[in-house]
Amino acid sequence: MSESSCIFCQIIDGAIPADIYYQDDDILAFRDIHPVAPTHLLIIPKKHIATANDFSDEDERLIGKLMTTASKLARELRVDRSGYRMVMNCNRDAGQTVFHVHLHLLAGRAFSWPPG
Ligand code: DGP
Repeated sequence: MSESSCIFCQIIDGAIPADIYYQDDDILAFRDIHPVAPTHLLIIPKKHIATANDFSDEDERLIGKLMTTASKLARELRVDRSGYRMVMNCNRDAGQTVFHVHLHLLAGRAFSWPPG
């Protein structure tokens, strides 16, 4: 299931260190190496899925769990009331740079809209 050339699969496997905040059988959440907000977690499925284009029906529960996990972590980090942003970039125009699906959980400052 894991792809040897994928940096996030290597983090899942423990081959590359990361500041891990939460994990269970399906999901890993760790701090972004280049945070753009005081709270910046990446929430990823342990299953390698390259982009949102690759979601299949069998991934419905797993992808839903990314969102519910982000929501739980936001509560735990006490940013739920002030607010937070969940972002998933897909391919070039969205600026995706790591091709293993990840949900950014961003909080701790005000964000502008529309995004740049
Ligand atoms: P995106 O642009 O949505 O593909 O964001 C990828 C994010 O992944 C980016 O904010 C930086 C982060 N990142 C890339 N390599 C590593 C790494 O080795 N460790 C950690 N913790 N984050 C990484």
